[in-house]
Amino acid sequence: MNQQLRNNWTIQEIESIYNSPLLELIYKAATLHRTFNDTAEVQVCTLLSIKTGGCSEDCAYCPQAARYTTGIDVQALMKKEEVLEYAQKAKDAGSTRFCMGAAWREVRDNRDFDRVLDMVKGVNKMGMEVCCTLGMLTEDQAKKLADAGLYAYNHNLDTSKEHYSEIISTRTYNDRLETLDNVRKAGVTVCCGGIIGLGETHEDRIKMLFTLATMPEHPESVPINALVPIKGTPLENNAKVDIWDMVRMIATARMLMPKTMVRLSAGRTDMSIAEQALCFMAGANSIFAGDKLLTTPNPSFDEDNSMFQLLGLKPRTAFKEEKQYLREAVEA
Ligand code: SAM
Ligand code: DTB
Ligand code: SF4
Repeated sequence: MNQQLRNNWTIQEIESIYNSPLLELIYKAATLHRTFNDTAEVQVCTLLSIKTGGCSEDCAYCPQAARYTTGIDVQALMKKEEVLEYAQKAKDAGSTRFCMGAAWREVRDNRDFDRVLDMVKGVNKMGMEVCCTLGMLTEDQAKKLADAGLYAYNHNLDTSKEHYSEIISTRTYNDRLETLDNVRKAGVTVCCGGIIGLGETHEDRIKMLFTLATMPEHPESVPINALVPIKGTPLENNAKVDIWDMVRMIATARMLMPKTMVRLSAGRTDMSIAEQALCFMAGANSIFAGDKLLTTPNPSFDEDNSMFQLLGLKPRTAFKEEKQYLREAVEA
């Protein structure tokens, strides 16, 4: 690859990309996507909530925060065997990445964590990329997850530093950045993105993208979620995210981080196939599949399969980067 990835973007440059005429932006992002990636390939990840609800944090969007009455069934940490059964089903349905989510503020060094480490080992043995999203991590915990075979860790910045305290008061932006640092130090790939529709300004979105695109290494995956408004949370009445905002956000992320997997994440049940196709055109190359995200609905495997057929997309194989790296090493 002789095209350079840039980590020295300025806010002004990002502003000018984000604010460029929409069709021009989509065209440029699609062109860049084509030079860095196989545009027919879309990574298919499946999510499973391994510990649901009862969370002590106050994230204003989240159905799992204990302090909001959202009608969620609180569930203790699942058994390993049950989780592996779900992972097998996801694999059989064509997923190559399995992401386990827990409604924890942070990981604690206890038997629950040991159980999660066993789950990671089990899913890794099945030949899938394993991802977790468990809240804040210390460097030591990140290393333990890496040793168990963790491939990626999801930890979102959600919004800009400036807007963060409007959304969450029980932790800081720096707490988030520290965990991301610990994940990097452990050699685990980083999955980090955000949500649009939280009441943020365009400037906040640009600032969040700036933080992601100026990290010493771009996150390997950047999920862009549209807020799923949840009854009982402070954001229950927020307006539906405009599809054009989603497309603009995805295209800008693609322009800034051309090699990253940009994930069209929460919010797909409200989008038509034509709208999703625009997102793929603008550079999205990853989705969550399976009829549930963590607690909210998502299109079924069957619906997505027929969308892939229609649009001529194919699922990306697992561990593709490693295979490429090994091939290059052999050829060198
Ligand atoms: N507790 C861990 C944490 O906060 O990092 C992991 C699970 S948490 C549910 C994972 C991510 O889901 C959040 O960072 C947020 O970006 C996303 N999320 C949660 N509720 C959402 C909603 N209603 N709409 C869109 N995205 C949401
Ligand atoms: C991410 O960025 N989106 C996913 C995953 N990472 C963990 C979660 C979306 C959750 C949507 C609300 C729910 O289903 O509870
Ligand atoms: Fe939800 Fe995670 Fe916030 Fe807990 S820490 S309320 S699970 S987003």
